[in-house]
Amino acid sequence: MNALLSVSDKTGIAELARALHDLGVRLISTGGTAKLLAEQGLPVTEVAELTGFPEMLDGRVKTLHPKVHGGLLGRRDHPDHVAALHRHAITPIDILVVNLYPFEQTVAKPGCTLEDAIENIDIGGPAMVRSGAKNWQDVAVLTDASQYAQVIAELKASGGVSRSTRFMLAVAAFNRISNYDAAISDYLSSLQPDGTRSPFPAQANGRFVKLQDLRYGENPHQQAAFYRDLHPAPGSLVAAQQLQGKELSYNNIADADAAWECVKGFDTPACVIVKHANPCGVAVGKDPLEAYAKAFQTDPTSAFGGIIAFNRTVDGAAAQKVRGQFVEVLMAPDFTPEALALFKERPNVRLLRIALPPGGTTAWEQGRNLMDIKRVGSGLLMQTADNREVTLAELKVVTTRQPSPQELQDLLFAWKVAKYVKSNAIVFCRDGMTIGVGAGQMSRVDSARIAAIKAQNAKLEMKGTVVASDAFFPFRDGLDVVVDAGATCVIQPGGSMRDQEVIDAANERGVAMVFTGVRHFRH
Ligand code: 93A
Repeated sequence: MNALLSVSDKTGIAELARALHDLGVRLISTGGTAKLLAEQGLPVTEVAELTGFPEMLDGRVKTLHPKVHGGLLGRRDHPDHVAALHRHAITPIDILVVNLYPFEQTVAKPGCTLEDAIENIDIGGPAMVRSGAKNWQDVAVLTDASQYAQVIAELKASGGVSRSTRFMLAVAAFNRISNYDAAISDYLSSLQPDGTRSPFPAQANGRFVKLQDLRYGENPHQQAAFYRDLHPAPGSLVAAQQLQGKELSYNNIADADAAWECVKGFDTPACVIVKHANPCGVAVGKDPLEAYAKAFQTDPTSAFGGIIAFNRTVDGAAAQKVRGQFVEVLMAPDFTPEALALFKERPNVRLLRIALPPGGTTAWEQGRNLMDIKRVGSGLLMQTADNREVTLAELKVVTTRQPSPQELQDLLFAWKVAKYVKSNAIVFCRDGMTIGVGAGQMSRVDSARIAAIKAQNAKLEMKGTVVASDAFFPFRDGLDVVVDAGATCVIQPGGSMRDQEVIDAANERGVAMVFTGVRHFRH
């Protein structure tokens, strides 16, 4: 048997080559790889020796030769092919080990020039991978170090690589080439005339890897599966580890994402309870127990069967309390052994362990470059994620009455929550907890009424609450509803034609109001 090895990422290649050599496989290799193998004391034939051509043009032409491609593409069960290989003295290649010039890593580096990028477009590697994978019946194509162990094990056990493994390797090989080409296409089509890169390339080649098939979609008659980005951002839901409980459903995953995105935005211990993609209770507290107890109080009826997310390790005390309610999914950066033991007795609860993004929320918000994608008909809408945070210094007080320091804190808390509530969003808060949440209405005044009704249902005191509105009040009617309900402080973007009417109403009713200048529609 003959193996051709040509890799940029040399991880595990010496061990693989040694194992192949010990099994009696002849090693053929390109410049850098051949050098490494020779240094390991392994006998290796240079490709240049095989082709009778030196590597040339700065390595741009190394393996692009009929001696290589004939050896990969020739069918061993086809008499004409066998005769042709023989006539031209072409050695059949049975095992191909290739990984490509690091194009993706190169263009991810800040300051990468077009020239750097172009030099890292691998031509000969993908050509060999395609040749070998097309001829998968006869050739095993390894494109990733994670595949080495299995192939060696099979060779040792049976002297060959099984048909099913060769097919699986060929599929992985074509996936790799497809992702590689997509990365090149994305990079080149994102370049603008001035040399900068647009986040929106001329062609969007979004690449996703399937994580799991789901039992069904949003409804039982819909089929569904869960995918992750090819290069996921750290701290995102796709990295969650399920510790116990039934399989996650489509709606579980969607709601867990909403809860996680919201809770990880808080620096202090926080708890978010989500139902149908909206937070129905959010609170901060001295510890997870207090945060949960407050969040649950907002809307105990809706919290039934909810998705609960924490941004701190769940301890025994918090677990004991959460166990008292029907919960679908519970997610946190970690759980103490005591908490885990308590949930063992509730085997249906899906527990997810999920790491917070490294560097804290602020670094994360600034550093991430996530795209928000929405499917429309046969197209899609893409936008950068809504990761705009408003600081205290940006708030503009527009009323005669000034908010107190405590009110300012609650205003910022309410504003953080409103960002995660579907529009039109109205969120009443006090003392770091939601008091009433109005979500997803077509009119702002109805959202305000619903938020007030919810607070009354939960028998929560509305007097002295602050309220956030995700977009401006178009008329004074919405403001009147929240003030009638008991709010004394309002946070909203401002920017309406009738801002003055709304400011006058606030002054007339003696409440304080601040403008953020930022809107948080969420649909
Ligand atoms: O410049 S290339 O596109 N031209 C080629 O003919 C060729 N053949 C293999 N790059 C080529 N390769 C790539 O070289 C392989 O895909 C691999 O990434 C790399 C290994 O080179 P070396 O063994 O010299 O380190």
